[in-house]
Amino acid sequence: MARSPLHSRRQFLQYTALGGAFAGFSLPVLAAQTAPDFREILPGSMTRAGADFSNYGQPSAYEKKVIRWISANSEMTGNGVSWSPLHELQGTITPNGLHFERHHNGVPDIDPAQHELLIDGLVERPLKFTIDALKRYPQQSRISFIECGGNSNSSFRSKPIQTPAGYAHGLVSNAEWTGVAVKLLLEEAGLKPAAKWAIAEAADGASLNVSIPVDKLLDDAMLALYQNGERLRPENGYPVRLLLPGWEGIVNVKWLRQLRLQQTPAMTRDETSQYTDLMPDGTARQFSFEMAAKSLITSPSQGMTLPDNPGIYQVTGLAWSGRGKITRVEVSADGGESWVDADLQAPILDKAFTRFSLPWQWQGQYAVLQSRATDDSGYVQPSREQLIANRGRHGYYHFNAIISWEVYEDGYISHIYPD
Ligand SMILES: Nc1nc2c(c(=O)[nH]1)N[C@H]1C(S)=C(S)[C@@H](COP(=O)(O)O)O[C@H]1N2
Ligand SMILES: [Mo]
Repeated sequence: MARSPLHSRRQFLQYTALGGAFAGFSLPVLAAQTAPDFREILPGSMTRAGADFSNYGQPSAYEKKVIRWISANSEMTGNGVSWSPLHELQGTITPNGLHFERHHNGVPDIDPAQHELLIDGLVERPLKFTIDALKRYPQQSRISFIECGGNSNSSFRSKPIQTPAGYAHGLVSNAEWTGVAVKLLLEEAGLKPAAKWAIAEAADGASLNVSIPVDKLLDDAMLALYQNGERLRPENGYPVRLLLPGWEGIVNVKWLRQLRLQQTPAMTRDETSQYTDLMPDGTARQFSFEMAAKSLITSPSQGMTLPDNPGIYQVTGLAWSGRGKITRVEVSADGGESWVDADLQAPILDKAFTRFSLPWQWQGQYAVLQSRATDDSGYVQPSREQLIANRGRHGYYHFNAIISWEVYEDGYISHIYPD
């Protein structure tokens, strides 16, 4: 058997079946402790009645550090972001209280009974919908990520920042969204042939507005009313938001109040001076909607320390693509010299998080952990060097290059740029 420190699932099963006689060194158990002297002492929780029930559940008191990290703009109230603690989470669904946030002017307080959504402009019949009316249309559900175009932007800097994985790359979250297909409502309003763009406007203090190609609205756009089974959180657009699966955060307009059909885009602030990509030749890329394939090892990752040396660790993380499904995630423990295919956890969904994992036998040596995603368009996540060669260093949005964690001999993990 190869002496690679990363094991495919098959090798790993063989390894455990062989009782640990693998790669020339033996390990009787993975991480459990043997319990020769186990005695029947009842834990305290079994000796008394438990606590009262609650109307709305909260996480365990022991999970207080699993929180979003807020970086608000001190010069402008209500402007800022909060990062999802991806390094503390497992599976693929982001709990509603931990979904990342990006607000241009705070979280509005909107009474759903007062809120109305208008579809007008180049349509046969301008229509107005209350939230109750929207709830009477057929509801559809889909799991989809939303990623801010500015996610991971610190990786354009010349020095790697030492921040936990989610607090540098967690302006992305994944939820099951339920609502009404935008297509249905546009068909009801009757699109005029000249209608090529819709200007989506929000009911927040920023009156945020952006232009969206009609083709996307007719494809897989949704007016989301529910998030992971419950009504949207205020922070994520209550009572209704636009969901454009796979497209950059900014066009997923929260607190949506209007879709105005036009022939041309509106050239608003957030699609000209913001959310465009300054390229090395001085031109700016505009309407770069799709979020390209990306992956992130969430554990082990920056700030963690591997407790046992040597030891077996599960390298795990998330991969996603705004173009479709993830088809492959490779993991390297030697800074990209060699790669092993990780296991992809089912279900693997279109424009949604896919969880990958791979057992790694750390022998105490210096290591550089990386992951590289491929999607079903054939696109492969680039190295940071390749990304910067293409896009230069003046960009701010759409950083999707490989992210690297270096493991020191003492088990401590930090963020590096290997190239
Ligand atoms: N009305 C409104 N919609 C908005 C924003 C906003 O500030 N106001 N921020 C946008 C940006 S930049 C992003 S990344 C996503 C973030 O969605 P979330 O806060 O639900 O994660 O919402 C988008 N929609
Ligand atoms: Mo964003």
